[in-house]
Amino acid sequence: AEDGYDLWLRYRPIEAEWQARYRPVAASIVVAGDSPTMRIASAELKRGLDGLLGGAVAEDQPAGAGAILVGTPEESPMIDALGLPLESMGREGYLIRSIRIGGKPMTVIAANDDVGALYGAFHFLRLIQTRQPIEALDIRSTPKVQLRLLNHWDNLDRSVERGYAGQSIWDWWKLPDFKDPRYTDYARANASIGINGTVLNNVNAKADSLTAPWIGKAAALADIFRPYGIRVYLSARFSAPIEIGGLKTADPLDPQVRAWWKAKADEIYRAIPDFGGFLVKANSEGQPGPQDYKRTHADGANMLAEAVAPHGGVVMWRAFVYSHETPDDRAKQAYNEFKPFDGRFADNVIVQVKNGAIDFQPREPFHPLFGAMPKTPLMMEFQITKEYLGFATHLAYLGTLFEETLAADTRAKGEGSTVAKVIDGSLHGYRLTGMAGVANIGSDRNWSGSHFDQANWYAFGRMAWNPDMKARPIAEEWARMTFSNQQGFVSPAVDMMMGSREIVVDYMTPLGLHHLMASGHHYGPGPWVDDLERADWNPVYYHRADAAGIGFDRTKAGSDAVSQYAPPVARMFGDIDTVPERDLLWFHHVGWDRRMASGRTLWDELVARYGRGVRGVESMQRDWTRLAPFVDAERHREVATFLAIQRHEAKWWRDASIAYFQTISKRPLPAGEAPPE
Ligand code: GCW
Repeated sequence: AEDGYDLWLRYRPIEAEWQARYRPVAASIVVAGDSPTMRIASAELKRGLDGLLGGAVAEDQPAGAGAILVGTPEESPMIDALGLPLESMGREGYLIRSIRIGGKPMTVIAANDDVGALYGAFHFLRLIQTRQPIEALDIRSTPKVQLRLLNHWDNLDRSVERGYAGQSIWDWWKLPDFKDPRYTDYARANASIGINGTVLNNVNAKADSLTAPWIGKAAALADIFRPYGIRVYLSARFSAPIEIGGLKTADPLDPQVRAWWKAKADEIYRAIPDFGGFLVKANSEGQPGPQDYKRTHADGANMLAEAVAPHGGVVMWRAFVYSHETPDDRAKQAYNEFKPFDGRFADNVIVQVKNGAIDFQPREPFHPLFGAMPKTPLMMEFQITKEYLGFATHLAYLGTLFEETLAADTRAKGEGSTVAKVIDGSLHGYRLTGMAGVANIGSDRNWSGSHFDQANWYAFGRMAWNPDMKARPIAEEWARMTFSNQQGFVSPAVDMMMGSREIVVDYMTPLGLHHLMASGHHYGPGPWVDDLERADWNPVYYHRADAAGIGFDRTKAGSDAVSQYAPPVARMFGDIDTVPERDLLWFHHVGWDRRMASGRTLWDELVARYGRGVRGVESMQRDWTRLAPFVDAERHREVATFLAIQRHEAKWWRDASIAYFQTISKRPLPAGEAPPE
């Protein structure tokens, strides 16, 4: 069935002309070495080429014309003899080259380490999956970011916080003995896009996940993932020494607490020798942390860092912190709590920062911490799961969101100081680099809750490998691999993906509005909500609509959050005449009658954007209908049904938002805009 289980690794037979073209160039597979990783590389090439080229590809022949040589110079004398320039390519980089040996054309996929060769094998298959020429290859690829991680917000009862794709794929009760084949497919999919680590459990962590039985379960998964180059990490609950260690305190400066964490780390490393380390959410949304003991984030992170350092582990300490005790402006809190500690974190600590300062909204300006911590490695946290962008049914390709953040210029060291350069470490010379994506994976047959949500997992992996990659070519690769290479499909489908996230912004939170969703589950509109126990959870706190206008004044006259950015950025955002319209109401409280670039008043523009969002969904529906001839009926129907849900809910957002804001603006609907139905 075309249920999406195969993701982008479909390997269905390709067009006969292409098979005829590729077959002589991909006639046999010659893999050097017998490690588990090399066996996987070999099996993947075999599976891929057999499937795509529609016939058995020879293996282990003495290399002849059309051979694909795969391996390291160490294991393969033939590859060694080629003298390839692999020096600066690390463990994970690879070369793919068309070569001649004894006059015979061949392809070599070479790396310093087996895992690099595995990545190269997936790249080679991708070329065929996307119908690229393979006769004259000269490819060189090394990851620009070291830690390329999924964060699972998976609970020990298999529920997934903000997960919309079914239960957790970790079948904890059957682990460690039963190893669901799905774990292997998970590892394949991740390796195919270069993801090299996974945090198994929710950052809202239970201490139980660090007890012996759970360590055993994590170890079983680590054993499966290891040959795919994927390390296992765990979220750690800061108060675990009390809850499972029987101590009276979790104070990070208490010697007993430090000893407990050291012993715990030792225990984990006995079971998982290549355990990656801990991810920690502390003093955020009620989670325990060092501030409970009047200690700092640095004290807490450094204590855990000391415990894993002897084993080569890292601590990823999250900067997503806010509490209502600082009612001034939630957007400022992370910077205020972390900036003073720049340079005070241990060498194996990396601070994990969400892309924006509030919370994974459809659009946020880049987080002011990027560029502000030259002496502390920062890693990116993107949310792949669509908590705020319509869960699984709304079609929103997030490649454009990721690209927009990564391309943003922090101006920290002059023009061109992009967030991508912060993340790849080049701007500040970080010793550790990383990018995390909050996974959208669950036990649904299609993994991600919808077919198009698979693209967000895919795009995350590709951009973690290379944060300079652009959203469009990634969407194109994915669409070709997942659906069809026919021109009639590819460009309209990619155009649809590229516009999709902006459409969601339009019907949910146009012009810089944010945090207007219904409370708790975060599904659907709730801009009127004003009665939650915490001020900073109420949508009214964020839009601040009143008789005069709408928007959050973060200029000097307001919360002054703008001053957390480098001066040129602060000036740009802080000036109502230079702030991009897309961020206008994030930074300014703006009069309803202010003229916008379109010539319309702000009120009319707001209404127009909501309307444009609904029309955008309608146009995606029309596009998708036209693409029916290129897509199997099963997947086509599901996407079409989801688009119908999306249209319905886009109108819900538009109508509810406009109706509510109109009670405050007291202005009529502009002519030509459809009234609420
Ligand atoms: O986006 C918010 C979510 C919480 C989440 C939190 C976080 C894991 O609504 O569910 O908790 O962010 O990132 O810690």
